[in-house]
Amino acid sequence: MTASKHVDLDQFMNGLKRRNPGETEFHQAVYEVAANVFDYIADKAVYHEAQILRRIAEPDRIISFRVCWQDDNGMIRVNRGYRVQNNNSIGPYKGGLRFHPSVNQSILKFLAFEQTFKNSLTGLPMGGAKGGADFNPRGKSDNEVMRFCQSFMTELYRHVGEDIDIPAGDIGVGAREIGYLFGQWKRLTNRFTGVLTGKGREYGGSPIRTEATGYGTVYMLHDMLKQAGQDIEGKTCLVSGSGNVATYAIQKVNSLGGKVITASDSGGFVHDPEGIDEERLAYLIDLKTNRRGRIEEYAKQYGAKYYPKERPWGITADVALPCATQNEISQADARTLIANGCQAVAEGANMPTEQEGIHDFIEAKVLFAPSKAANAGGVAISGLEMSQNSARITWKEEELQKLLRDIMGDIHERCVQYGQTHDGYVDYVRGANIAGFIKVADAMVAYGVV
Ligand code: NDP
Ligand code: 2IT
Repeated sequence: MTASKHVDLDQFMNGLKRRNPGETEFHQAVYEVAANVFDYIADKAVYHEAQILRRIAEPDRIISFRVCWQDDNGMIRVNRGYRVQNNNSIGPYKGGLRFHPSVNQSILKFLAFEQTFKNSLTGLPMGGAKGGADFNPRGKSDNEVMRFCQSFMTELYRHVGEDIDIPAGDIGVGAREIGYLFGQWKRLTNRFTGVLTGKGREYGGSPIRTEATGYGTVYMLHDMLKQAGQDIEGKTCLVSGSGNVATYAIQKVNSLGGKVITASDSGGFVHDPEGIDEERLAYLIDLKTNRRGRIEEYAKQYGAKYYPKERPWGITADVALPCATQNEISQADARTLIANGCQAVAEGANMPTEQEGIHDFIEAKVLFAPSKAANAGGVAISGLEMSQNSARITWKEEELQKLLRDIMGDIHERCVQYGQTHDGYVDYVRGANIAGFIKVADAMVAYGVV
Protein backbone atom coordinates (compact mmCIF):
# COMPACT_ATOMS: atom_id res chain seq x y z
CA MET A 1 0.00 0.00 0.00
CA THR A 2 2.72 2.45 1.05
CA ALA A 3 4.84 1.47 -1.96
CA SER A 4 2.06 2.15 -4.45
CA LYS A 5 1.37 5.52 -2.81
CA HIS A 6 5.01 6.45 -3.31
CA VAL A 7 4.86 5.37 -6.94
CA ASP A 8 1.80 7.56 -7.41
CA LEU A 9 3.55 10.58 -5.94
CA ASP A 10 6.64 9.94 -8.04
CA GLN A 11 4.58 9.54 -11.19
CA PHE A 12 2.71 12.72 -10.39
CA MET A 13 5.93 14.66 -9.84
CA ASN A 14 7.56 13.21 -12.97
CA GLY A 15 4.58 14.33 -15.02
CA LEU A 16 4.64 17.78 -13.44
CA LYS A 17 8.36 18.17 -14.17
CA ARG A 18 7.84 17.04 -17.77
CA ARG A 19 5.08 19.56 -18.33
CA ASN A 20 6.94 22.41 -16.57
CA PRO A 21 10.59 21.93 -17.54
CA GLY A 22 13.22 23.86 -15.60
CA GLU A 23 10.71 25.45 -13.21
CA THR A 24 12.48 24.26 -10.08
CA GLU A 25 10.75 26.57 -7.55
CA PHE A 26 7.36 25.48 -8.91
CA HIS A 27 8.33 21.79 -8.64
CA GLN A 28 9.50 22.39 -5.06
CA ALA A 29 6.26 24.10 -3.96
CA VAL A 30 4.04 21.45 -5.57
CA TYR A 31 6.07 18.60 -4.08
CA GLU A 32 5.75 20.04 -0.57
CA VAL A 33 1.95 19.97 -0.87
CA ALA A 34 1.66 16.75 -2.88
CA ALA A 35 3.71 14.72 -0.39
CA ASN A 36 1.09 15.37 2.30
CA VAL A 37 -2.01 15.45 0.12
CA PHE A 38 -1.28 12.10 -1.59
CA ASP A 39 -1.12 10.49 1.80
CA TYR A 40 -4.32 12.18 3.00
CA ILE A 41 -6.39 11.34 -0.09
CA ALA A 42 -5.17 7.73 -0.34
CA ASP A 43 -8.58 6.48 0.87
CA LYS A 44 -10.69 9.32 -0.61
CA ALA A 45 -11.57 8.23 -4.13
CA VAL A 46 -13.58 11.32 -4.95
CA TYR A 47 -10.44 13.49 -4.98
CA HIS A 48 -8.50 10.99 -7.14
CA GLU A 49 -11.31 10.63 -9.64
CA ALA A 50 -11.66 14.38 -9.97
CA GLN A 51 -7.84 14.73 -10.41
CA ILE A 52 -7.95 17.65 -7.99
CA LEU A 53 -4.25 18.16 -7.27
CA ARG A 54 -3.31 17.80 -10.92
CA ARG A 55 -5.84 20.54 -11.73
CA ILE A 56 -4.71 22.90 -8.92
CA ALA A 57 -1.12 22.48 -10.16
CA GLU A 58 -2.08 23.73 -13.65
CA PRO A 59 -2.70 27.50 -13.42
CA ASP A 60 -6.05 28.68 -14.80
CA ARG A 61 -4.06 31.09 -16.96
CA ILE A 62 -0.70 32.82 -17.22
CA ILE A 63 -0.55 36.29 -18.68
CA SER A 64 2.84 37.55 -19.79
CA PHE A 65 3.42 40.96 -21.32
CA ARG A 66 6.00 43.52 -22.40
CA VAL A 67 6.45 46.56 -20.18
CA CYS A 68 8.17 49.50 -21.93
CA TRP A 69 9.14 52.62 -20.05
CA GLN A 70 11.57 55.51 -20.35
CA ASP A 71 14.32 56.10 -17.79
CA ASP A 72 15.49 59.53 -16.58
CA ASN A 73 18.11 59.64 -19.35
CA GLY A 74 15.49 59.15 -22.03
CA MET A 75 16.55 55.53 -22.68
CA ILE A 76 13.81 53.03 -23.57
CA ARG A 77 13.76 50.11 -21.15
CA VAL A 78 11.91 46.82 -21.66
CA ASN A 79 10.84 44.47 -18.86
CA ARG A 80 8.62 41.41 -18.70
CA GLY A 81 5.43 41.52 -16.65
CA TYR A 82 3.25 38.60 -15.54
CA ARG A 83 0.08 37.63 -13.77
CA VAL A 84 -0.38 33.97 -12.88
CA GLN A 85 -4.05 33.30 -12.06
CA ASN A 86 -3.78 29.93 -10.40
CA ASN A 87 -7.23 29.04 -9.11
CA ASN A 88 -10.49 30.91 -8.39
CA SER A 89 -12.59 28.06 -6.99
CA ILE A 90 -13.31 29.73 -3.64
CA GLY A 91 -13.18 33.41 -4.61
CA PRO A 92 -11.67 35.92 -7.02
CA TYR A 93 -7.94 35.59 -7.73
CA LYS A 94 -5.90 37.29 -5.02
CA GLY A 95 -2.20 37.71 -4.38
CA GLY A 96 0.71 40.11 -4.51
CA LEU A 97 2.93 41.64 -7.18
CA ARG A 98 6.70 41.23 -6.94
CA PHE A 99 9.17 43.58 -8.63
CA HIS A 100 12.63 42.03 -8.45
CA PRO A 101 15.27 41.16 -11.08
CA SER A 102 14.96 37.44 -10.19
CA VAL A 103 11.25 37.29 -11.13
CA ASN A 104 10.44 34.60 -13.69
CA GLN A 105 7.55 32.29 -14.52
CA SER A 106 8.70 29.52 -12.18
CA ILE A 107 8.86 31.82 -9.15
CA LEU A 108 5.45 33.35 -9.88
CA LYS A 109 3.88 29.92 -10.48
CA PHE A 110 5.19 28.66 -7.14
CA LEU A 111 3.90 31.78 -5.40
CA ALA A 112 0.46 31.58 -7.07
CA PHE A 113 0.16 27.86 -6.22
CA GLU A 114 1.09 28.52 -2.57
CA GLN A 115 -1.29 31.48 -2.44
CA THR A 116 -4.21 29.21 -3.38
CA PHE A 117 -3.74 27.13 -0.19
CA LYS A 118 -2.81 30.12 1.98
CA ASN A 119 -5.90 32.06 1.00
CA SER A 120 -8.04 29.00 1.68
CA LEU A 121 -6.51 28.74 5.17
CA THR A 122 -7.59 32.31 6.03
CA GLY A 123 -11.21 31.17 5.80
CA LEU A 124 -11.99 34.14 3.53
CA PRO A 125 -13.36 33.83 -0.02
CA MET A 126 -10.19 34.35 -2.08
CA GLY A 127 -8.61 32.36 -4.90
CA GLY A 128 -4.87 32.32 -5.60
CA ALA A 129 -2.74 34.44 -7.96
CA LYS A 130 0.62 36.18 -8.11
CA GLY A 131 2.27 38.57 -10.52
CA GLY A 132 5.11 40.95 -11.00
CA ALA A 133 8.01 41.84 -13.23
CA ASP A 134 11.78 41.44 -13.53
CA PHE A 135 12.06 45.16 -12.81
CA ASN A 136 14.46 46.28 -10.07
CA PRO A 137 13.11 49.33 -8.19
CA ARG A 138 16.45 49.66 -6.34
CA GLY A 139 18.42 52.68 -7.56
CA LYS A 140 15.51 53.98 -9.64
CA SER A 141 14.11 57.48 -9.10
CA ASP A 142 10.50 57.94 -7.95
CA ASN A 143 9.65 59.16 -11.46
CA GLU A 144 11.16 56.05 -13.05
CA VAL A 145 9.21 53.81 -10.67
CA MET A 146 6.04 55.78 -11.48
CA ARG A 147 6.53 55.41 -15.24
CA PHE A 148 7.21 51.69 -14.85
CA CYS A 149 4.10 51.18 -12.70
CA GLN A 150 1.94 53.13 -15.15
CA SER A 151 3.17 51.08 -18.08
CA PHE A 152 2.72 47.81 -16.12
CA MET A 153 -0.89 48.68 -15.21
CA THR A 154 -1.65 49.78 -18.79
CA GLU A 155 -1.60 46.08 -19.69
CA LEU A 156 -2.57 44.52 -16.34
CA TYR A 157 -5.83 46.49 -16.06
CA ARG A 158 -7.43 44.28 -18.74
CA HIS A 159 -7.03 41.21 -16.54
CA VAL A 160 -7.92 42.43 -13.02
CA GLY A 161 -10.96 43.88 -11.27
CA GLU A 162 -12.51 44.00 -7.81
CA ASP A 163 -14.53 40.79 -8.52
CA ILE A 164 -11.97 39.16 -10.85
CA ASP A 165 -8.42 39.47 -9.54
CA ILE A 166 -7.14 41.78 -6.80
CA PRO A 167 -3.35 42.26 -6.68
CA ALA A 168 -1.39 43.67 -3.73
CA GLY A 169 2.26 44.16 -2.68
CA ASP A 170 5.14 41.74 -2.25
CA ILE A 171 8.93 42.14 -2.58
CA GLY A 172 9.69 45.52 -4.18
CA VAL A 173 6.02 46.57 -4.21
CA GLY A 174 5.04 48.70 -1.22
CA ALA A 175 2.94 51.78 -0.56
CA ARG A 176 4.66 53.89 -3.24
CA GLU A 177 4.17 51.33 -6.02
CA ILE A 178 0.57 50.53 -5.02
CA GLY A 179 -0.19 54.27 -5.19
CA TYR A 180 1.15 54.58 -8.74
CA LEU A 181 -0.58 51.36 -9.84
CA PHE A 182 -3.94 52.37 -8.37
CA GLY A 183 -3.67 55.87 -9.83
CA GLN A 184 -3.17 54.42 -13.31
CA TRP A 185 -6.03 51.91 -12.89
CA LYS A 186 -8.36 54.73 -11.90
CA ARG A 187 -7.26 56.83 -14.87
CA LEU A 188 -7.68 53.98 -17.37
CA THR A 189 -11.06 52.74 -16.14
CA ASN A 190 -12.59 55.93 -14.69
CA ARG A 191 -13.71 53.79 -11.74
CA PHE A 192 -12.87 53.90 -8.05
CA THR A 193 -13.05 50.34 -6.71
CA GLY A 194 -11.01 48.07 -4.47
CA VAL A 195 -8.98 46.57 -7.33
CA LEU A 196 -5.75 46.55 -5.29
CA THR A 197 -5.13 46.05 -1.58
CA GLY A 198 -2.41 47.60 0.53
CA LYS A 199 -3.65 51.01 -0.59
CA GLY A 200 -2.92 54.23 1.33
CA ARG A 201 -5.43 54.93 4.10
CA GLU A 202 -6.66 58.10 2.37
CA TYR A 203 -7.80 56.18 -0.74
CA GLY A 204 -9.38 53.01 0.61
CA GLY A 205 -6.57 51.21 2.42
CA SER A 206 -7.33 49.22 5.56
CA PRO A 207 -5.97 49.85 9.03
CA ILE A 208 -3.12 47.44 9.92
CA ARG A 209 -2.56 46.03 6.40
CA THR A 210 1.04 47.29 6.57
CA GLU A 211 1.72 45.49 9.85
CA ALA A 212 -0.45 42.40 9.27
CA THR A 213 2.00 39.92 7.74
CA GLY A 214 4.76 40.45 10.30
CA TYR A 215 2.33 40.55 13.23
CA GLY A 216 0.55 37.42 11.99
CA THR A 217 3.83 35.51 11.68
CA VAL A 218 4.62 36.25 15.31
CA TYR A 219 1.08 35.30 16.40
CA MET A 220 1.66 31.92 14.74
CA LEU A 221 4.99 31.61 16.56
CA HIS A 222 3.25 32.52 19.82
CA ASP A 223 0.53 29.91 19.32
CA MET A 224 3.02 27.18 18.40
CA LEU A 225 5.12 27.91 21.48
CA LYS A 226 2.00 28.01 23.67
CA GLN A 227 0.82 24.66 22.31
CA ALA A 228 4.21 23.30 23.43
CA GLY A 229 3.94 24.97 26.84
CA GLN A 230 6.34 27.82 26.07
CA ASP A 231 6.35 31.59 25.54
CA ILE A 232 8.09 34.23 23.41
CA GLU A 233 9.05 36.22 26.50
CA GLY A 234 12.79 36.13 27.08
CA LYS A 235 13.54 34.30 23.83
CA THR A 236 16.23 35.47 21.41
CA CYS A 237 15.22 35.60 17.79
CA LEU A 238 16.95 35.68 14.40
CA VAL A 239 15.17 37.66 11.70
CA SER A 240 16.23 37.84 8.05
CA GLY A 241 15.15 40.67 5.77
CA SER A 242 14.50 44.27 6.73
CA GLY A 243 11.47 45.05 4.59
CA ASN A 244 7.76 45.10 5.32
CA VAL A 245 7.40 41.62 6.82
CA ALA A 246 10.67 41.62 8.78
CA THR A 247 10.23 45.01 10.44
CA TYR A 248 6.71 44.39 11.73
CA ALA A 249 7.70 40.89 12.88
CA ILE A 250 10.48 42.54 14.91
CA GLN A 251 7.99 45.02 16.37
CA LYS A 252 5.64 42.25 17.51
CA VAL A 253 8.44 40.10 18.98
CA ASN A 254 9.53 43.14 21.01
CA SER A 255 6.01 43.82 22.24
CA LEU A 256 5.72 40.18 23.42
CA GLY A 257 8.97 40.36 25.39
CA GLY A 258 11.36 38.66 22.96
CA LYS A 259 14.66 40.03 21.67
CA VAL A 260 15.58 40.19 17.97
CA ILE A 261 19.33 40.14 17.40
CA THR A 262 19.67 40.05 13.59
CA ALA A 263 18.23 41.61 10.44
CA SER A 264 19.46 41.45 6.85
CA ASP A 265 19.16 42.60 3.27
CA SER A 266 20.54 41.26 0.03
CA GLY A 267 23.96 42.73 0.95
CA GLY A 268 24.44 40.86 4.24
CA PHE A 269 23.22 40.77 7.84
CA VAL A 270 23.76 42.66 11.09
CA HIS A 271 24.18 41.00 14.48
CA ASP A 272 23.11 43.31 17.27
CA PRO A 273 23.36 41.41 20.59
CA GLU A 274 21.76 44.37 22.40
CA GLY A 275 18.55 43.70 20.48
CA ILE A 276 16.71 45.75 17.84
CA ASP A 277 14.56 47.67 20.32
CA GLU A 278 11.87 50.22 19.44
CA GLU A 279 14.31 53.07 18.86
CA ARG A 280 16.60 50.97 16.68
CA LEU A 281 13.62 49.54 14.81
CA ALA A 282 12.34 53.07 14.05
CA TYR A 283 15.78 53.84 12.63
CA LEU A 284 15.70 50.60 10.57
CA ILE A 285 12.23 51.32 9.15
CA ASP A 286 13.24 54.85 8.20
CA LEU A 287 16.51 53.57 6.69
CA LYS A 288 14.95 50.79 4.60
CA THR A 289 11.47 52.11 3.82
CA ASN A 290 11.94 55.86 3.51
CA ARG A 291 15.61 56.33 2.63
CA ARG A 292 15.91 53.00 0.76
CA GLY A 293 19.37 52.52 2.31
CA ARG A 294 21.44 49.43 3.12
CA ILE A 295 21.48 47.46 6.39
CA GLU A 296 25.23 48.13 6.63
CA GLU A 297 24.32 51.68 7.75
CA TYR A 298 22.46 50.22 10.77
CA ALA A 299 25.63 48.40 11.81
CA LYS A 300 27.61 51.64 11.64
CA GLN A 301 24.95 53.61 13.53
CA TYR A 302 24.75 51.19 16.48
CA GLY A 303 28.21 49.59 16.48
CA ALA A 304 26.71 46.20 15.55
CA LYS A 305 28.72 43.65 13.58
CA TYR A 306 28.03 43.50 9.85
CA TYR A 307 28.50 40.26 7.90
CA PRO A 308 28.60 41.02 4.18
CA LYS A 309 27.12 38.39 1.80
CA GLU A 310 26.07 36.14 4.70
CA ARG A 311 22.80 35.02 6.22
CA PRO A 312 22.10 35.12 9.96
CA TRP A 313 21.49 31.39 10.59
CA GLY A 314 24.90 30.73 12.17
CA ILE A 315 24.12 32.96 15.18
CA THR A 316 22.82 31.08 18.24
CA ALA A 317 19.22 31.91 19.18
CA ASP A 318 15.97 30.28 20.36
CA VAL A 319 13.81 31.15 17.36
CA ALA A 320 14.25 31.90 13.64
CA LEU A 321 11.94 34.06 11.53
CA PRO A 322 13.04 34.03 7.86
CA CYS A 323 11.36 37.12 6.34
CA ALA A 324 13.35 37.89 3.16
CA THR A 325 12.89 35.47 0.26
CA GLN A 326 12.60 31.86 -1.00
CA ASN A 327 15.27 29.23 -0.28
CA GLU A 328 17.20 31.41 2.15
CA ILE A 329 17.53 28.53 4.68
CA SER A 330 19.50 25.69 3.08
CA GLN A 331 19.66 22.22 4.57
CA ALA A 332 23.09 23.10 6.01
CA ASP A 333 21.59 26.25 7.59
CA ALA A 334 18.74 24.18 9.06
CA ARG A 335 21.23 21.74 10.56
CA THR A 336 23.23 24.61 12.06
CA LEU A 337 20.07 26.09 13.59
CA ILE A 338 19.11 22.70 15.06
CA ALA A 339 22.62 22.11 16.41
CA ASN A 340 22.55 25.56 18.05
CA GLY A 341 19.32 24.74 19.89
CA CYS A 342 16.76 26.62 17.78
CA GLN A 343 13.32 25.54 19.03
CA ALA A 344 10.93 27.19 16.59
CA VAL A 345 10.82 28.56 13.04
CA ALA A 346 7.95 30.62 11.59
CA GLU A 347 8.24 31.49 7.91
CA GLY A 348 7.37 35.14 7.25
CA ALA A 349 8.74 34.89 3.70
CA ASN A 350 7.27 32.53 1.09
CA MET A 351 9.04 29.13 0.97
CA PRO A 352 12.25 30.38 2.63
CA THR A 353 13.33 26.86 3.68
CA GLU A 354 14.62 24.27 1.23
CA GLN A 355 12.71 20.98 1.17
CA GLU A 356 15.50 18.99 2.88
CA GLY A 357 15.78 21.65 5.58
CA ILE A 358 12.05 21.36 6.35
CA HIS A 359 12.48 17.61 6.60
CA ASP A 360 15.34 18.02 9.10
CA PHE A 361 13.39 20.51 11.22
CA ILE A 362 10.42 18.15 11.44
CA GLU A 363 12.61 15.15 12.18
CA ALA A 364 14.32 17.11 14.99
CA LYS A 365 10.83 18.08 16.26
CA VAL A 366 11.54 21.78 15.90
CA LEU A 367 8.24 23.70 15.86
CA PHE A 368 8.00 24.71 12.21
CA ALA A 369 5.24 26.94 10.77
CA PRO A 370 5.31 26.92 6.95
CA SER A 371 4.75 30.15 5.06
CA LYS A 372 1.25 29.35 3.84
CA ALA A 373 0.13 29.34 7.48
CA ALA A 374 2.61 31.70 9.14
CA ASN A 375 2.41 34.63 6.71
CA ALA A 376 -1.33 34.41 5.90
CA GLY A 377 -2.10 37.43 8.10
CA GLY A 378 -1.19 39.85 5.31
CA VAL A 379 -3.55 38.47 2.73
CA ALA A 380 -6.20 38.00 5.44
CA ILE A 381 -6.24 41.75 6.11
CA SER A 382 -6.18 42.27 2.34
CA GLY A 383 -9.37 40.18 2.20
CA LEU A 384 -10.89 42.43 4.84
CA GLU A 385 -9.74 45.51 2.88
CA MET A 386 -11.76 44.11 -0.04
CA SER A 387 -14.81 43.74 2.23
CA GLN A 388 -14.47 47.31 3.48
CA ASN A 389 -14.08 48.65 -0.07
CA SER A 390 -17.16 46.76 -1.29
CA ALA A 391 -19.22 48.14 1.59
CA ARG A 392 -17.57 51.59 1.23
CA ILE A 393 -16.75 51.78 4.92
CA THR A 394 -13.64 51.61 7.09
CA TRP A 395 -13.55 49.48 10.21
CA LYS A 396 -11.81 50.59 13.37
CA GLU A 397 -8.24 49.56 14.00
CA GLU A 398 -9.17 47.63 17.17
CA GLU A 399 -11.67 45.51 15.22
CA LEU A 400 -9.05 44.62 12.61
CA GLN A 401 -6.42 43.86 15.25
CA LYS A 402 -8.87 41.42 16.83
CA LEU A 403 -9.85 39.87 13.49
CA LEU A 404 -6.17 39.32 12.59
CA ARG A 405 -5.52 37.70 15.95
CA ASP A 406 -8.60 35.46 15.61
CA ILE A 407 -7.78 34.42 12.03
CA MET A 408 -4.21 33.46 12.96
CA GLY A 409 -5.54 31.55 15.99
CA ASP A 410 -7.99 29.67 13.74
CA ILE A 411 -5.22 28.80 11.27
CA HIS A 412 -3.13 27.45 14.13
CA GLU A 413 -6.04 25.34 15.34
CA ARG A 414 -6.67 23.87 11.91
CA CYS A 415 -2.96 23.00 11.56
CA VAL A 416 -3.19 21.16 14.88
CA GLN A 417 -6.38 19.40 13.78
CA TYR A 418 -4.76 17.94 10.65
CA GLY A 419 -1.11 17.88 11.74
CA GLN A 420 -0.93 16.48 15.27
CA THR A 421 1.01 13.22 15.45
CA HIS A 422 0.69 10.37 17.97
CA ASP A 423 3.31 11.74 20.35
CA GLY A 424 1.67 15.19 20.45
CA TYR A 425 4.18 16.90 18.12
CA VAL A 426 2.38 19.01 15.53
CA ASP A 427 3.54 18.70 11.92
CA TYR A 428 2.35 22.16 10.85
CA VAL A 429 3.42 21.56 7.23
CA ARG A 430 1.06 18.62 6.93
CA GLY A 431 -1.68 20.41 8.89
CA ALA A 432 -1.54 23.53 6.70
CA ASN A 433 -1.38 21.58 3.44
CA ILE A 434 -4.37 19.39 4.22
CA ALA A 435 -6.53 22.10 5.82
CA GLY A 436 -5.82 24.43 2.87
CA PHE A 437 -6.47 21.69 0.31
CA ILE A 438 -9.85 20.47 1.56
CA LYS A 439 -11.83 23.67 1.01
CA VAL A 440 -10.52 24.23 -2.52
CA ALA A 441 -10.91 20.54 -3.40
CA ASP A 442 -14.52 20.36 -2.19
CA ALA A 443 -15.44 23.45 -4.22
CA MET A 444 -13.82 21.92 -7.31
CA VAL A 445 -15.69 18.64 -6.81
CA ALA A 446 -18.95 20.62 -6.58
CA TYR A 447 -18.25 22.34 -9.94
CA GLY A 448 -17.69 19.12 -11.86
CA VAL A 449 -15.17 19.09 -14.68
CA VAL A 450 -14.51 22.76 -15.49
P1 NDP B 1 10.21 43.93 0.93
O1 NDP B 1 10.54 44.28 -0.47
O2 NDP B 1 9.56 44.92 1.81
O3 NDP B 1 11.51 43.41 1.69
C1 NDP B 1 12.25 42.33 1.20
C2 NDP B 1 13.46 42.14 2.09
O4 NDP B 1 14.09 40.92 1.75
C3 NDP B 1 14.49 43.23 1.91
O5 NDP B 1 15.21 43.39 3.11
C4 NDP B 1 15.36 42.64 0.80
O6 NDP B 1 16.68 43.15 0.77
C5 NDP B 1 15.39 41.18 1.21
N1 NDP B 1 15.57 40.34 0.02
C6 NDP B 1 14.79 40.29 -1.08
N2 NDP B 1 15.29 39.43 -1.98
C7 NDP B 1 16.41 38.93 -1.41
C8 NDP B 1 17.38 37.99 -1.83
N3 NDP B 1 17.29 37.39 -3.04
N4 NDP B 1 18.42 37.70 -0.98
C9 NDP B 1 18.52 38.31 0.21
N5 NDP B 1 17.63 39.22 0.67
C10 NDP B 1 16.60 39.52 -0.13
O7 NDP B 1 9.31 42.60 0.81
P2 NDP B 1 8.33 41.96 1.88
O8 NDP B 1 8.84 42.19 3.26
O9 NDP B 1 6.96 42.35 1.53
O10 NDP B 1 8.47 40.41 1.51
C11 NDP B 1 9.41 39.54 2.15
C12 NDP B 1 8.93 38.11 2.00
O11 NDP B 1 7.62 37.97 2.61
C13 NDP B 1 8.74 37.61 0.57
O12 NDP B 1 9.02 36.22 0.53
C14 NDP B 1 7.25 37.80 0.32
O13 NDP B 1 6.77 36.97 -0.69
C15 NDP B 1 6.68 37.43 1.68
N6 NDP B 1 5.36 37.92 1.99
C16 NDP B 1 5.04 39.25 1.95
C17 NDP B 1 3.77 39.67 2.31
C18 NDP B 1 3.40 41.11 2.37
O14 NDP B 1 2.29 41.39 2.83
N7 NDP B 1 4.26 42.04 2.00
C19 NDP B 1 2.72 38.70 2.66
C20 NDP B 1 3.17 37.34 2.75
C21 NDP B 1 4.44 36.99 2.40
P3 NDP B 1 17.06 44.37 -0.23
O15 NDP B 1 16.53 45.60 0.43
O16 NDP B 1 18.56 44.32 -0.33
O17 NDP B 1 16.39 44.06 -1.54
O1 2IT C 1 2.42 36.40 -0.32
C1 2IT C 1 1.43 37.08 0.08
O2 2IT C 1 0.52 36.56 0.75
C2 2IT C 1 1.40 38.50 -0.24
N1 2IT C 1 2.32 39.01 -0.85
C3 2IT C 1 0.19 39.32 0.10
C4 2IT C 1 -0.92 39.09 -0.89
C5 2IT C 1 -2.12 39.99 -0.73
O3 2IT C 1 -2.97 39.90 -1.62
O4 2IT C 1 -2.24 40.74 0.25
